[in-house]
Amino acid sequence: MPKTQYTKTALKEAIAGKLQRHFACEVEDATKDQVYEACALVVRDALTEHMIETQNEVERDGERQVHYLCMEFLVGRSLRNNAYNLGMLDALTAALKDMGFEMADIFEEEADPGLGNGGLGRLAACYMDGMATDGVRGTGYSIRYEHGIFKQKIVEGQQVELPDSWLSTGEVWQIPAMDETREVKIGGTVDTYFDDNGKLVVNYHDYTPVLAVPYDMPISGYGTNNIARLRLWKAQSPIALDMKLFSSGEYLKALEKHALAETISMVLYPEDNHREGQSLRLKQQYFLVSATLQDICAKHKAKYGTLENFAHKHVLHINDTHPTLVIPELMRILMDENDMSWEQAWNITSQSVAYTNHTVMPEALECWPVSLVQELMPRVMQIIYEINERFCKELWNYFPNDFQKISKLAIVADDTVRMAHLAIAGSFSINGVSALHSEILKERVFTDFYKIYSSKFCNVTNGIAHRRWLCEANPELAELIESKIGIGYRTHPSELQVLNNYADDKELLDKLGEIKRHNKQRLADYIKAHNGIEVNMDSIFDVQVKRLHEYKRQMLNILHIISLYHKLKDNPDMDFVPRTFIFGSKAAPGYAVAKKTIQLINSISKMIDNDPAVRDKLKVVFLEDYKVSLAEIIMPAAEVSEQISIAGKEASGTGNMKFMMNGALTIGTMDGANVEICEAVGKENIFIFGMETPEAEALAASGSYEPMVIYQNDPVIRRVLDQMIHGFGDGVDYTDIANLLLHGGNGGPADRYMSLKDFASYAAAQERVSEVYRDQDQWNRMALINIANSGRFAADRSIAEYAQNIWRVKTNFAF
Ligand code: NBX
Repeated sequence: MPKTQYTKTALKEAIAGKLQRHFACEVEDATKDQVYEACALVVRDALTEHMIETQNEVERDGERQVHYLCMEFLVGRSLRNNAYNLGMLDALTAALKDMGFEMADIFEEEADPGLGNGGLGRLAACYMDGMATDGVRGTGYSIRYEHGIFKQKIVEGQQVELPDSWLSTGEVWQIPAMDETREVKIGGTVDTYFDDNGKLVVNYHDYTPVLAVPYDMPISGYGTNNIARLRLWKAQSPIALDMKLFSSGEYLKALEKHALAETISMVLYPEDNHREGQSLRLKQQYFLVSATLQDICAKHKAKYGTLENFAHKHVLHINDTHPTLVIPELMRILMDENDMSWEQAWNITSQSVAYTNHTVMPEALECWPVSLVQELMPRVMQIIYEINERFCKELWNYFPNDFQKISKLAIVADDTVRMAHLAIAGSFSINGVSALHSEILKERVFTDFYKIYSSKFCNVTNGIAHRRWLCEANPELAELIESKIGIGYRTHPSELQVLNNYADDKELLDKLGEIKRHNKQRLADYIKAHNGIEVNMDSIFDVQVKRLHEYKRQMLNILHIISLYHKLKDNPDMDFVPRTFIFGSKAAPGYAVAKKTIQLINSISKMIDNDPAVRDKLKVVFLEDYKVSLAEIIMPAAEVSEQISIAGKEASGTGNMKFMMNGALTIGTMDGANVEICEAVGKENIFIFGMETPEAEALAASGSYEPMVIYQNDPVIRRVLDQMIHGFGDGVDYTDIANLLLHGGNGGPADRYMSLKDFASYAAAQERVSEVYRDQDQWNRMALINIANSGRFAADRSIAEYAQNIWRVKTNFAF
């Protein structure tokens, strides 16, 4: 447990002190942003102290450390989270109240750092929390993007992207460590030759040096002083401008070089589940990998004088293939800078790296042109070639004479480097992120690799930071839970199961309903303020928030909404359980269909809101700029959680876990972690519909799926699509979307993700949702069972599994 107890009086004094020293102002004159900053500085003092203690301990005991490399960490706001973890939230709230401020207003001053796209980045952040809490020696590494994911504005129904600046209020959580600045070398030429003793000499010259300056974010754990450090690298040009160019009058060239180096950490690529072919992205990946490895190796050598025991002391965990260059880069460091043989370097490297796959979408599997890798990191490309050659020789033993298979599995082929193949060849562990996904990896995506390396493959189902998503985001619910089962679940989330004993406790169920209503009200207020839409508090809050992607099938939801609209238009007085459909989603700026889908949601929203015959029963709300801090308002208020991807495509999903933990009921396909959610709550406490993976895959593979036949035979669907062709009264033409569903396009088949096929079953499941909702006792009972069985989806559990089964490091977590 943390040693320090924080009192209101001590905190008031500390905050006043910070205000004086940093802003030369008294409490009475301080603005909210000054107070935020002062609070953050007070909390930061405690964190940095703990960070130093943790670092000293790591240094002292020399136990194996985990280095978690990820291009994204979607950390969310820090102040409330840290105050909660340090056990000072109540005292801080009281201190601020005394000073005339509302805690919630002060939290709002903090920018929400968008250093990630979606699930993958948020998962990395949840895992930092888990590592800190479980006592795992963990460091996260990423890039300190000047601009995170774009800010989304909806203008006339359409997404407009604006740059996001988070640093102004986010900087306070980052502690620069200038003395640990590293130099990353990009481009240039390599000459290799053998010297008189037959030793390989590598002469790397004419490269562009880029400085990597580390900024450390201390990530607190709950009920512990252990800190997980998140090290973010900022790219900086070597201090002096290139004086040679400068003095010879080539001023602009010098400046240009300077600016180019700094571009590396300028912006996060906003593509989610999509391959990014830009050279800047590859530079970013190498920048992260090279700076991180230099950092780890330098410290390791300072302690042990050798890298021979590297694999005993470190795990390099790569979150998807984006940091796969750790493999050739570590080889380079071990061989070129530490004189190791290929065999020794390969043993160390392949014993150190563990890889998590997050997607089976073929368009997301990373491939880089050899020419680009060659140009940007010539020595690394040489090493990749050599890895490939040796790997293909190994493959020959397994598949003798099968040239076709070997070229299919090769790391380098068709002038491209296949990052997943490199990651599999060079790591000791490969895992998927839900039971279903891990099976799909073994049986379909990496089938042949699995035949060769079956023991490397495993599963770790994702988990979420339950303290952030339940205790902090939904304090009323947490209080109710704690009044029944105590606070043990904060560190032992499986204790939530005790709530199953209360499934028939009418008083508790009513209380649960009341709390949901309060949270709905808060969201309703937000919607009124931001969208100008008045929502019916008695309607079902039905939510789909996640990145906009065709496989996630926001379209299925939309088609169903249009069908409900028709139903109500035909029969306005029908007995209809009112619904509010809430969407939140960013589309990659270059993803035209996704952007058009956002526009479609907004057209429908407007049409319905302008129609007095239906608008009290049906509502569609699109919430602009979905992000972590908005999710913290949405999750507690949701009643229905839409997890409706086509089966076999969503690796896990983590929103599904946040919703269930807050008592929303899932309507979903048997995809990703939905399968395990279903198992945890029982079929009777979830609304499952649609094709399962084998059926969906078989139908897609057969090529016999004809959505046009469904259109012709199903009058409901026909009317929905016809309306899409006729439009929604605002002059926007959606024929292109209807065509995509009925005829295909962009090189893809009609209705690629089979929304029409699953429509009838989805609509029937939605009917069941409405039926159950009529019985509030039954609904609340199901909600309680969902909460009670959500403990296994806590990040603490996932981290403990990584620690035990993959990283082989100790953890404090008790299963
Ligand atoms: O990772 C997501 C999956 O789609 C989810 O099913 C899963 O729950 C989550 C965590 O495991 N993948 C994801 O978010 N990918 C990306 O964000 C991504 C970002 C950049 C990129 C490729 C993928 N180049």
